Amino acid sequence: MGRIDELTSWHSDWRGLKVAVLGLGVSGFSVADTLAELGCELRVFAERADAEQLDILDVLGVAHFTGPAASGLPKELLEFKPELLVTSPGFKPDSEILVWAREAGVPVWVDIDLAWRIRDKSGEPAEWVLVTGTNGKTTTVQLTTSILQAAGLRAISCGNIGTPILDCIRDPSGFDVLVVELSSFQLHYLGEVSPQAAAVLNIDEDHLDWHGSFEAYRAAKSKVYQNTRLACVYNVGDKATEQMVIDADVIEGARAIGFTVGAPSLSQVGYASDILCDRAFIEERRDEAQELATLDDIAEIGVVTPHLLANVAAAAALARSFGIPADAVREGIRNFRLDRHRIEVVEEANEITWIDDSKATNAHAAAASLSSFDSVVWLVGGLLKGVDLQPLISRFAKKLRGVVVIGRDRDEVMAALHSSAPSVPVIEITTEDNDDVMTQAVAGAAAFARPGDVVLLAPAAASMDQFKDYADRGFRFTAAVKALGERDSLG
Ligand code: UMA
Repeated sequence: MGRIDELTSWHSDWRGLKVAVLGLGVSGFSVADTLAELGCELRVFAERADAEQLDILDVLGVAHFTGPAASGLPKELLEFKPELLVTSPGFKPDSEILVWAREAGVPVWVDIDLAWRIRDKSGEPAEWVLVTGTNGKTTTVQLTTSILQAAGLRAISCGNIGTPILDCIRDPSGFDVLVVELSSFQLHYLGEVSPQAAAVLNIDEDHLDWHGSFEAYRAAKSKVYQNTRLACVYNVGDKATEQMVIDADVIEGARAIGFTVGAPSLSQVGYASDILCDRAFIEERRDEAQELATLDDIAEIGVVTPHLLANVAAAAALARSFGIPADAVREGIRNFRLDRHRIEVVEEANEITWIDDSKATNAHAAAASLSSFDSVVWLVGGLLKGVDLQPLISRFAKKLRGVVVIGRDRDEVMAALHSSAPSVPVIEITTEDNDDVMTQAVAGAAAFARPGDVVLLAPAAASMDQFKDYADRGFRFTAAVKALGERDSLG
């Protein structure tokens, strides 16, 4: 057994272990900070880094290499001869350093692997719940946490959601449950962990440029079920997720639990008319169902869309695997509010509803959004990440009043519109001034919109070409809509 295999606890002897850390964003920094506390010998390599974080590394005595010194295969890395490499999830598997690590036989972890090994830091380790999927991860994670908290458990959301898991592991107060959102990037690198419950919410094309193929993306997502101990939660409406459970190597006794927006069969959580109910975790599940909440409870969260209902059912299934009472599910749902930029109504005027779903950064999320409304003026475009929008456009062409196209990859979007929705009017926003994109797009949308329409920002693309991130894109949309409203009422 090698030294790395013996490092299975916070209390193992990590001192002097030579570790190279790749990246110095949110996860890279938490990894470097944690390994420094454990006494490892570190070298950090990051093409970009905040001056503030570099200052902290200096205080911790951690050597770092940034800019050109971190690109390609740095000589400092080769000279260092690391025993372990911990990468940030954004690094592609075909980047030079990672190809080198594979060939040299150096183990590669992500922060989640490290977190699993040192989960006993504050005493009794927390149980883990893992959630992945193309869309709905963050909402489902937050809902699960809210329900577990309503049952009195110390639960926290972390992972791809934005709070690095190591911050939670190192929190001295400790937790009963970590509800971890995992991206396909993190899953690609992930080694062995063993959650109590795990879910793949849905699977559709995304991040193809990173993974290289849909098959590779799917394979990464399916790793979430490995070694699950109690409940493998899958989407009844998405056969691929069920197949992943069937193929998974789980701990004996783990059950497959379906969630559905339809009526639940045996071992499922779903909806019987207006009631969310459980036919999975009750003794009498063959003949009976337990009421968990009503549609009125769910309406407290926000606009009741089919994908919100799916997320609620998934979260209820994950939380019920902890044996928590039905009342806590209802309370957890009623306490919960959606994050900003997720089908958020920003204005209703002249019988036109303006909706910010800037979080719809891929075609699957945009489809969920478009299917929720009847007549739509659609703001679309950005960075497409190698995905073809044609199937999405063909599917929804009939409900489009008009389309406003933004973003760098406009040519592809225009071509897809031209071939799949030739009769839908389109405006292309061509300005080079990023500060003006949303103002022009909103003005274009206003020109199309008729009473009863929804103007929907659901770009089906990433935002970084013209905006800081999806939140910035959403805020700018909201600001432009409000400004337009004020101008109209003045005029
Ligand atoms: N870097 C390089 N070269 C590369 C890639 C990255 O040098 O080729 C370095 C740079 O120094 C950069 C740093 O790595 O500053 C950034 O690393 P990163 O891109 O892996 O991002 P982090 O800041 O560590 O944040 C990551 C997740 N980001 C990605 O997976 C791209 C965050 O998810 C997550 O919240 C955070 O860890 C905590 O776990 C964000 C995300 O966009 C929200 N996720 C994608 C998604 O949800 O679609 C996957």
